[in-house]
Amino acid sequence: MSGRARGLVWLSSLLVIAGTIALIVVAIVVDKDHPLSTLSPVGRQGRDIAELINPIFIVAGVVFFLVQGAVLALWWRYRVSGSETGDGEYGYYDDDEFPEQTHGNNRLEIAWTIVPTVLLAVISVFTLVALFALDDVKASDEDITVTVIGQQWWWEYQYHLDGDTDTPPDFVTANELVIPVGVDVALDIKSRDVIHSFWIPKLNGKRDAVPGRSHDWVIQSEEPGRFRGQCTEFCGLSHGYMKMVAVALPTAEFAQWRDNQMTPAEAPVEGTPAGEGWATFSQQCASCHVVNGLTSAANRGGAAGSPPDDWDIYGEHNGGSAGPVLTTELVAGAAPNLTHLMTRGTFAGSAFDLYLNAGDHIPYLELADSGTLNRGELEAWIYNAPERKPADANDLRGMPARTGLSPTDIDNVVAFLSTLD
Ligand code: HEC
Ligand SMILES: [Cu+2]
Repeated sequence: MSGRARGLVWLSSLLVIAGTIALIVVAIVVDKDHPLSTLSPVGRQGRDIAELINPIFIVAGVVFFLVQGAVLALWWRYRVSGSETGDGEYGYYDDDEFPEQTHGNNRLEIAWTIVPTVLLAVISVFTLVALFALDDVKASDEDITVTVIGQQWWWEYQYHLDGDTDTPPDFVTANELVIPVGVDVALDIKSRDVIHSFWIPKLNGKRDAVPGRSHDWVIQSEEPGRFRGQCTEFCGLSHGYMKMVAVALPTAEFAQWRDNQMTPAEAPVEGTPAGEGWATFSQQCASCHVVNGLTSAANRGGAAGSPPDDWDIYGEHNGGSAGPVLTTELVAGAAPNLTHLMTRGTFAGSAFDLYLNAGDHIPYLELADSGTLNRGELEAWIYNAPERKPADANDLRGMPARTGLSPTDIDNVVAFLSTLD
């Protein structure tokens, strides 16, 4: 056997062994309880996907072991045994001593053409059925539609309770997408900068957020719970920290949450730490962050009473878009709306927990009252966000550092933020 042939045999056997080990490792590591596992879906769409993947995975596994088993068997059957050593150039055979070769076995060739064709045809039928099922949105035009806007490196959710995305949203929140249990919620996925991808593995597959485009999607959860997600399209330095959470609440709790989200914030009492914090906030933070009822366009360098800025409700800069301009004060375009920050379990693209003991132990609606604030992380974020979560090198993206703030300033700002429940 020539050195090249021997090399190939070794290479293929190595590949087989490595592949088998990899498969075993995957099988061991696959953890259905992992928050990002697709193997334990909770929503209708997630289940449609799992019901497609599981049988395909089994078929693919059978094919894998049949093919690799055949490779191993052939390797063993036609190996050079010790007694066959010759004095050829490569130690074993000369070329003219090469074992008998088989060519043009029609039956075999037809078989290994037809079998995969049939397999793939069957798989594609099931795939198409699943794709149509995923697009079969039960949400009607009047149902809640959430405009989801991806940006470096967090998610904005604009709630349209009447389903009409051409009018300004009823309220705006960030990173934690709250939905009622058992209801198909329509999503209208967009981006303000680069391509992101919205993915809550337990509820549905991925949908890209592409600048200048709008992608329909729908999610639904059959059980109450908090489900983690992750941006799955590389979108810059902090892509790995661009996470999100979907929270499914029973209908009555959802209504309670919704009503609270629509309530504007109240100005803290002057002279208290929160009052001092608000003063600092309005100078240092309100140029980017909206707090309904407190901040105004004036904070963002616009004229009082004018729209927050020239972002339209599609999340695009008006220069290139025909969308109606927001006339409410809900969206700054540049940063998360903080009106009800304390009702969220996580912050900054869900990269950090807002509460130390949150987990799933405290009911979602009681986080703001009963949770122990993750003060260290929140203070560190306010003081120097790019250190906690790398931002764009030119400081044009992400939250800027505010290292000029004294520890007292920060305490006060946190006291103010703590009133935003
Ligand atoms: C230049 C604009 C800008 C300024 C000024 C700014 N921020 Fe931010 N802030 C952001 C952006 C952008 C994010 C989202 C960053 C991310 O998640 O990566 C953010 C996120 C946050 C969050 C997390 C919100 C959430 O829902 O996850 C908090 C809290 C916050 N900022 C507080 C402050 C405070 C307090 C100040 C003033 C001391 C401030 N910010 C000043 C842009 C700004
Ligand atoms: Cu992203």
